Amino acid sequence: MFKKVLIANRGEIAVRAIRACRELGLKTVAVYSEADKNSLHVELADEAICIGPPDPARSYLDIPKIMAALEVSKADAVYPGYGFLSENPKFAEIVERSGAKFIGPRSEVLAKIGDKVVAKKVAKKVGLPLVPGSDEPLEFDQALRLASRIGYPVVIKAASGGGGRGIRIIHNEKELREKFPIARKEAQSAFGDGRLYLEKYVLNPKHIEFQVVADEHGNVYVLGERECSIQRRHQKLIEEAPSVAVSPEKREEISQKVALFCKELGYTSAGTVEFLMDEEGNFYFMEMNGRIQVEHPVTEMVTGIDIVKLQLLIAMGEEIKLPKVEMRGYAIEFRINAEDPDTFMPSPGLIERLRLPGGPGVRIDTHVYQGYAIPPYYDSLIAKLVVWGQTRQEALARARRALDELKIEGKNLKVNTDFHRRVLLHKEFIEGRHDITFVERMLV
Ligand code: MV4
Repeated sequence: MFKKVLIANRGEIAVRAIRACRELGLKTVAVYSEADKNSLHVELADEAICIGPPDPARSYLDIPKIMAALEVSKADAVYPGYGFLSENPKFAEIVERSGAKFIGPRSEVLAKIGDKVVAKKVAKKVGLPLVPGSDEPLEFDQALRLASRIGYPVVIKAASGGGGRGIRIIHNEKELREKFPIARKEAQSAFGDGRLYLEKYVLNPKHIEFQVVADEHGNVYVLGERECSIQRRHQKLIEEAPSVAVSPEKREEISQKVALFCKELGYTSAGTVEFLMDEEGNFYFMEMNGRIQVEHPVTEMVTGIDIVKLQLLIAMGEEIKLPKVEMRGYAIEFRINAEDPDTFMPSPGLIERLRLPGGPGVRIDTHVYQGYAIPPYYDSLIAKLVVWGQTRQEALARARRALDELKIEGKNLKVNTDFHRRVLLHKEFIEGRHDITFVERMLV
């Protein structure tokens, strides 16, 4: 049992975690860089400790600084959020050894799912569908033989990569000969691990991910899927739940296997199992993410379950008893970024005027307010607009209405609301036929 949680993150997710802690009667400690002293998470926490300069390597990614803040504040748990140190098994292990509770999966489990080859093996064992390809790391000559057997195009991926890092599309044998050694060197220098594996390249897939929560008593709950295909360069922009492309039978089949997968891993806390779905509706396991994700609110809106609160309760060792999980209606999240809606270039600045939407079926998660200066050092996410509707059509209409109410203005400041408006007018998106190539195709 713990009483005081150090929030090892910033921005909207730090605010989200503080809110959940407060509702459970837990004290909170914010950490912040010099660039974040005016952020809402600093104001909302019971205590706040400055951990260094704006550069994340010297603040939010600096393990000794976080551990010093933990010791000074006498907090007895750490909430990692997403990004930064959230999936770093070494950090989780250091927190565990300090005697504080890491609010996430055990460090050994983070290490297992961080190794994509290990994760694939476990997925195969429980009967999750895999893309044709290797489930072992490959030498160059093995890769050549495998590729000519399964046919081009193929992808080479780094065993320690993930989330789009260390992945390369290969169209023919000549390209494989050229790129394989380069990919190996890059993986070695980026991850300290040159192991590579190879898969058939799935054309025009949808990105579908299943949310799970698992307690320390062996209960695993699968909270349905999210469709996250509206992305650019691996940055998601719009996510929704449920996916119109997933039938109840397919959802049930994948959910069963996802639960087995989590049990086999000894997984605890919240997590996400990621798939590609091809044009025929076939699913292929990609990887597991051992953290809360930016897009968790769409699942919260359709299930009524507070996922962050469950992370805290699970970490306290409580047994989670949920009634049968049902998805009701449709929820869509729009990431409001301080960036140019056409070029996607970051465009931070002072928020001189802020008008947030409200009313039925509208949720805003943000750390910003009128008068707040968005620092240029971190990712450009400044708010998440999440809408709910009884039907997808109602959710889309509500999204258009909410985006019309939303005003974020300031000198030099640009936000991507017009990007979202354009998507909301697009026939392919309205009909739910979009795949991961949508944004790039929309831009031409
Ligand atoms: C793939 C793929 C096509 N075929 N694997 C990129 C992120 C990582 N989690 C998996 N990724 C992909 N793996 C095979 N065999 C295409 C992607 C991919 C992608 C996946 C999800 C969302 C956006 C993407 C953008 C480009 C490539």
